[in-house]
Amino acid sequence: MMISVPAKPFDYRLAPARTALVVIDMQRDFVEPGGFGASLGNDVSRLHGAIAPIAALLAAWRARGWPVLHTRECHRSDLSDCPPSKRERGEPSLRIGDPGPMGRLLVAGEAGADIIPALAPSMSEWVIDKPGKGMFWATGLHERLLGAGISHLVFTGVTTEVCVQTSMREANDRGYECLIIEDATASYFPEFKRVALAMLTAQGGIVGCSATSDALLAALPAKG
Ligand code: C5J
Repeated sequence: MMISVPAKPFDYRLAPARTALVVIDMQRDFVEPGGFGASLGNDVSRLHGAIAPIAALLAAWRARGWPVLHTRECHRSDLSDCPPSKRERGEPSLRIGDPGPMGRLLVAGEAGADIIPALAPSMSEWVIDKPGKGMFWATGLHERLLGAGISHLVFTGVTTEVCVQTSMREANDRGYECLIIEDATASYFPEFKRVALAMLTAQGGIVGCSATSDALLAALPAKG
């Protein structure tokens, strides 16, 4: 049985139990003051609108026992997986690995690298630490998804035009059917979010489809 979700540019056909909900980088370092996102001069409050829609989707996936995966952008404490091309980019107030109010920025195990409490993963959910922007780079995720029989991915999280877009493009190249949830993703730059969604879905859904969380939730079958 497939479920049809009203989406752009065409309805998305969702495969129950083979569709993972993907929550990209909803970490304190991006969402809270004092983290990596703020160190780049960004207004972190611009990301907060995505939290409630992601929480609603998490509740729906959990109620049905469907797979959920969370990603965290973070590095080893010796930064051996953080190339200079990433660490030395721009003029931030603090760089990756520097100590901040929530520990060392974007370093695994530090408080800032944690997912925000409102969206904390449950014990059974996958948590993928990724050193890059895309969730497939240096993570072994593709093999795990194949092993679990997952063929469809529903994308949420931050930021739309950086880690969400990169992950969705990587997924499309690997053959996954992708849907991005418009109100469950956010950017520090609203215009970049709008354009990223347009680029992903242009040309007949060249990377995938987009839908609202309300449309997706309304299309789901009753809890089993
Ligand atoms: C960024 C991300 N923006 N999660 N990371 O550096 O989008």
